[in-house]
Amino acid sequence: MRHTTVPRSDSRPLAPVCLSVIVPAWNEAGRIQECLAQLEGCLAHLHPEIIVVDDGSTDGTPREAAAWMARHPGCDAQVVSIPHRGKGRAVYAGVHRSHGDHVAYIDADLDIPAQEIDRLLRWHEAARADVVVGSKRLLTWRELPRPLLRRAASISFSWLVGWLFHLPVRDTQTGVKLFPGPWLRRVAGHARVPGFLFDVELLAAAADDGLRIAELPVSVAMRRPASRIGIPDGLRCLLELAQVAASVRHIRRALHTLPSMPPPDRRIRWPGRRAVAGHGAPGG
Ligand SMILES: Nc1nc2c(ncn2[C@@H]2O[C@H](COP(=O)(O)OP(=O)(O)OP(=O)(O)O)[C@@H](O)[C@H]2O)c(=O)[nH]1
Ligand SMILES: [Mg+2]
Repeated sequence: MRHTTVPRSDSRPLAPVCLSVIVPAWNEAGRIQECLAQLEGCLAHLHPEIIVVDDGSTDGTPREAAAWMARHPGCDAQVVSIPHRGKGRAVYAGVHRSHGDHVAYIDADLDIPAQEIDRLLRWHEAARADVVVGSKRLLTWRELPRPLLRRAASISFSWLVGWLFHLPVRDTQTGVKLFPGPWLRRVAGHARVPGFLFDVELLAAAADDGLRIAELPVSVAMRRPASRIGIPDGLRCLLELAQVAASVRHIRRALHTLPSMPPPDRRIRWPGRRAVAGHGAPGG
């Protein structure tokens, strides 16, 4: 496991990339417009494709997202609604619709500022990593104020995941990550974990497939007044943990029966983002 100090800000110009950003959103009506504005503001130089996946919200989240998009016709953004099944299903639904050479996903609740995606891209280049994982594990108590129980649960969970899957990261659950788009689209077609443990499923599949994974400490804004994660979610995570091992074996078999593809391109480059429209997404 390698941990390197990463500068909080890096003002070098980042060459444009073909980037898709997926925002899973469940009952985020009060935050989704600000989230979209942040993404547009921080990533405008990259002209990202933004895909909000409404996970069966009942509070008007898709309406709020669509209203913002109507006011910003120059922004390549769409909202997709699916029945409520969990964060994993929502992210995978977005992946199926993405076209980017790089695909990032970020939580809609603004806990993680949108400019962290820019830092993930820079770190992807600097660390020559295929996958970059945002991490809260290096934050102090003051930087990440959390109830003792939640903190203890999170540390025990990380320990359990580390013991079971030997992943080269300490924090699998922070809601911002960057993957190679073509790899992620192939894997999403075979992924099985519907809830929060989809992150572990993806990282275990990536490690299993030989991708290089780097972890980057991210800043946290903590905008949600109180967590929505409760004991039932914790129990569901334990059940999903059992699903992950089976799913990784399934993904390995599926990837090996598909025609091979070139290794992911680690360079940040200017692809002429309109030219990639022909990549096609598996799920349409
Ligand atoms: N809790 C929850 N979030 C979902 C679900 N489906 C999609 N999401 C989205 O997944 C992201 C993460 O959810 P959060 O409830 O913030 O979970 P978290 O960030 O792990 O936990 P907190 O630290 O308490 O914010 C948000 O963008 C949600 O809108 C779901 O079924 N439950
Ligand atoms: Mg959150």
